[in-house]
Amino acid sequence: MRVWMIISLLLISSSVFATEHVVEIFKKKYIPAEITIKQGDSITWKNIEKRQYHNVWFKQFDKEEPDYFFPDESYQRSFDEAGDFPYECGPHPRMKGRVTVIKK
Ligand SMILES: [Cu+2]
Repeated sequence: MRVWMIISLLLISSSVFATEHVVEIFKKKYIPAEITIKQGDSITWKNIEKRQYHNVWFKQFDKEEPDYFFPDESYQRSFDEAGDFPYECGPHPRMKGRVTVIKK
């Protein structure tokens, strides 16, 4: 009984402490372009352009290019594994970013 309480407390606290980060996309740049987060955290990319669409393509995860998202739209992804994850924008390959996920 007590063990289950401890396990559920751990599960609750790990989700409570997962942080949501924001990366803005403006003038064909990811801001910040490099971000370090902890395992279990998530990132929301917000397109704050006037009219330009973009996407966020992690080629090591997604074989197919993800959908574009337009101004005032966003894209979210959570990261459960530690590592170094570069990404780019499909229609604008010069737009590059990197997510570094460190162990909790
Ligand atoms: Cu783009």
